[in-house]
Parts: sequence; structure tokens; C-alpha cells
Amino acid sequence: MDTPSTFSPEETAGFKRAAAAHAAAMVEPGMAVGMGHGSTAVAAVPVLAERAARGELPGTYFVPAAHFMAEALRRAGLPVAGLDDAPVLDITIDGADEIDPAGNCIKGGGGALLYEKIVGQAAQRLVIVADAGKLSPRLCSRHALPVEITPFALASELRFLRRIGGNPSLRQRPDGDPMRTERGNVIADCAFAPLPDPAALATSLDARAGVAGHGLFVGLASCIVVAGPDGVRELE
Ligand code: ABF
Repeated sequence: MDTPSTFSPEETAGFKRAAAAHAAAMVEPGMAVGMGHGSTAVAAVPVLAERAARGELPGTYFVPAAHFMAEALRRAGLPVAGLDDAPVLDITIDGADEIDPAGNCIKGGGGALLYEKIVGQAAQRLVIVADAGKLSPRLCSRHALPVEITPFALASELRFLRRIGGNPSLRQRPDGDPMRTERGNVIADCAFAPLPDPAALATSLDARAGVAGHGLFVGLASCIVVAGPDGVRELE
């Protein structure tokens, strides 16, 4: 699912690298660092590896939210741990699919939304890294909202999502089967109209037992690092 952007793929890739490098510079020696998912967060890995190789990050270790990120960290020679080893993270670096002016985000385009939210909430500072193409006046203007559903509850949660205007479609694998998350759940991508009140929607999704997670990150980001044609900005 691609977010429409006014920037070329090459420009966007450069912005992602710039935002990731900026966030990687926030990591300090001895920190426990949560690492999310997606190409922007992964772009921080080589920068962190270079810093570690220069001896700048003694005692720093990394808690990945997804298998893909764990592999990237291991390949780069960075120390990886689980959340049980570090229940309080100093900082988490993660990407986003869409960001509103208040810093609320839609995440989960990569399917790791629940674990991303867990490492985000476990951190004293959640730093979101993004290219300027992710900025939007209202969430759901440019990206559907991923909702993770326990398969047992699938029919009833799809009915609920339709009733509240979510227009859900089940995310599929290339072979046509429903895509499964790392915990065996399925994802409904919900094409809501642009959201007037993301917090209210988050509350109603949180109240559903069959909803294992959703991609609305309301008030969770401490800092949004956005890179665009004018350089890198921090939105606090
Ligand atoms: C993760 O990666 C997800 O929550 C989000 O869906 C995605 C962003 O991807 P990218 O950085 O590749 O644009 O952070």
C-alpha cells in the first residue's frame, strides 16, 4: 500500500535516509533502543552500526518490533534483546504511514502494528521518522487504517467496522490467502473518510475484544522527525 506523494521515489528515499540518520544521532551510550519496522526505521540501522563501530555506543542494545528489523540489526552486528530484558526502553525509533498536524499517526502498513505499539509505549521517547510525503491534514486522507483482528472474531469485527464507516478489506498475500501477522491474526485495511477525531475512533477500537490492535497512534509520539526538500525538522 503506497502513500501517494508529490516526491519522486529517489527524493523520498533520500528524505527517509536523512530522517533516519537524524534519529540515529539521538541514541546514546548504554541506551535500550526500540526499533520499529519499515524502510525509514531500517535506514537508521547502518548509521547506528557505523556509530557503534566508531565506539560511540558502548552498552547500547536494540529491541526490534518485527522479525525483519531483528534480521537487519543482527546483520549489522548490533546487539539484539527482547522486551523482557528491557521493559523500559530509553527511546524507540519507528516509521509511520500518515501523520497529522497534531503528531498523531497511522502505522501498520507493514503489518507489525501491535508490536510497534508495544515498543512505542514501552519507550520514554517515541521518535517517528518519516519523509515529508507522509504529512497529511487529517488521518485517513491518504492511507487506510490497519486493524488487526483475532480470526475467531473476524465476521463480527468486520461487521462492526462496516457499521462505523471503516469499509474494511482483508489484507491478502500474493497467493490470495489472508495475510497473517506474526501472531496469526489477520489485518483489515479500513478506508475511513478523513478522521475528524482520531482519539474517539481509537477508543472505540480499543473497546472491541476481537480487535487485537490498530494502527492509530494517538498522542504517542514524543517527536516526529520529518525530512523534505527544506531539510530535516523535528516536530515536538
Ligand atoms: C512501519 O513501517 C509501519 O508502521 C509503517 O506502516 C511503515 C512505514 O514504512 P516506510 O518507512 O517504509 O515508509 O513503521
